[in-house]
Amino acid sequence: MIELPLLQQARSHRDRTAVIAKDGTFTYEELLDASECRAAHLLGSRTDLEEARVAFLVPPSFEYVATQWGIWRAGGVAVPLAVSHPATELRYVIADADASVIITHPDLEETARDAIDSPQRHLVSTKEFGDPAHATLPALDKERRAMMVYTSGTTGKPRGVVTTHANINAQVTSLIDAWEWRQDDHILLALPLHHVHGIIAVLTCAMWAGACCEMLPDFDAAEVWNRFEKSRPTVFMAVPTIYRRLIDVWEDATAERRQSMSDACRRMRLHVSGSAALPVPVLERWRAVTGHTLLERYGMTEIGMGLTNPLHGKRTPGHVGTPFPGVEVRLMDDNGREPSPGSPGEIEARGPNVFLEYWRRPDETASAFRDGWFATGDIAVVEDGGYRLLGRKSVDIINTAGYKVSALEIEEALRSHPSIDECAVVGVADPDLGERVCAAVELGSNDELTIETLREWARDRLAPYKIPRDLRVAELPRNAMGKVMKVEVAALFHEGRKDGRTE
Ligand code: MCA
Ligand code: AMP
Repeated sequence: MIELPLLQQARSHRDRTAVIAKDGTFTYEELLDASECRAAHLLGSRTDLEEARVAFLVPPSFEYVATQWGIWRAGGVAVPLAVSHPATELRYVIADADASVIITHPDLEETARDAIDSPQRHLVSTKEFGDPAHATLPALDKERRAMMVYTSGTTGKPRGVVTTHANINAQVTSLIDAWEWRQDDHILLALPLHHVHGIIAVLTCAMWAGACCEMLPDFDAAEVWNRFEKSRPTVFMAVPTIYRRLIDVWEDATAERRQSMSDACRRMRLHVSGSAALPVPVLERWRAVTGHTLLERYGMTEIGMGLTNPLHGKRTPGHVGTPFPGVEVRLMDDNGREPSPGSPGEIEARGPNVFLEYWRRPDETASAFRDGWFATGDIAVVEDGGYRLLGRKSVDIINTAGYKVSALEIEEALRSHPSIDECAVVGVADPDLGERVCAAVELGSNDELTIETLREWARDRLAPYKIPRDLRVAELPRNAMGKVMKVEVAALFHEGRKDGRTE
């Protein structure tokens, strides 16, 4: 039987602790058994799910990993759903992925039920996985589809980024190699598990290495510090907003506690930042607090991780380093030529790490590639032998707390508000979030809208991080052709904040 390399790896670490989470502490042996049980339940009388999409709504926990591996072992495509999303967002993903089965944690069953758009889709609670079950599991070719992660593009609605087992293997082994993951590593996960940062860079790397992944159900800055002190992790990975909030908690602590928090960090071997630009002052403050120079890297759902500062050697603030092992990266200008040295260009990537396709979007897949290179939409320059990011090609992509969101998707949702005639959504620089989502709206005559009522209305319609934090009711600035000018829209928000928080 051909077995996935990830499982072969787990078999060589049977007695080691794989996961520490709210639902307990579990070894690799228990993970192998539990995932076989879930695979057997999913298969029933079938021998192979043959790439059927299985969506799962499970908080970070042992159950999450057992379910993910169970789907893989049964021959399915794992579609992680975001536990923070309202049913409307989940319904879109479930329908777009055309999931035949939706697995839910019992606490989220009501939301999952609301998110199912068709009686063709079968809801399963993880409670039903209680009884042991065994099955002959299918042999899996590594070129088969393994996972679909939904991420926003320039075209509006999120798209399913499909990766094969071979893609995942390449993404993981490249990180293991670059950052020298080893079995005695212990990583604290404080990220969501519906994006590649948490799924691949943290969880799957740890599982491949035979390391321990300790999971928090969600991010809580005080709890992260507690775990740094008590659980003695060796590695931590997060987005800049998380590092900023950890610094805030450290600043508020007593001198004695600060010492203990800093000592806990000094015992660790690696702190990584990614998903959004790491401001140099945050890097410097974190270094002063913990002794660690954050290792900044660059990644994207479609490629896994692309560029990294070195594990050993000089990490340059404001830079994202050089390609990961096995990943090819180049810059291209608008004319399809490599820019002259020191000039900006769009980052393109090629290699076994690059995704297979956007699910059921052949045209979008084709137009995302140039001569076999994936065009990322991120602009960079090469300086001193390393890459420095300059921004994105599209103003309609906003990066808020490491979440990439589409302004167009949010505008589409806001236009369904009964008082909103027209709107424009922009990202505005924010000290906590990197960028915050802001909406300028034109209202119908006699209509009124406040940020509070808008946020309340949006709660059931948009993921929490897509909901505007700031609102301006104004005539939208347009050019002579009548097109809304986003730069001018963003300027509306620079005149002081209306959400009560201080800069
Ligand atoms: C809490 N709040 C605060 C603070 N703490 N406000 C200001 N300062 C603070 N220190 C308040 C907020 O105002 C808000 O209130 C409420 O608490 C919730 O905060 P919010 O920021 O909305 O969210 P959060 O739940 O605290 O989460 C922040 C987070 C999260 C943990 C940074 O955004 C996160 O997990 N981001 C990472 C996303 C990620 O993994 N991305 C990877 C995709 P109110 O609700 O009243 O406003 S990119 C990727 O995968 C590629 C491959 C890559 O490169 O990695
Ligand atoms: P996603 O499509 O959700 O995977 O988000 C990937 C995007 O996050 C990239 O296209 C970049 O715009 C952004 N990103 C990732 N890492 C960094 C970084 N170190 N600095 C700036 N932006 C980053």
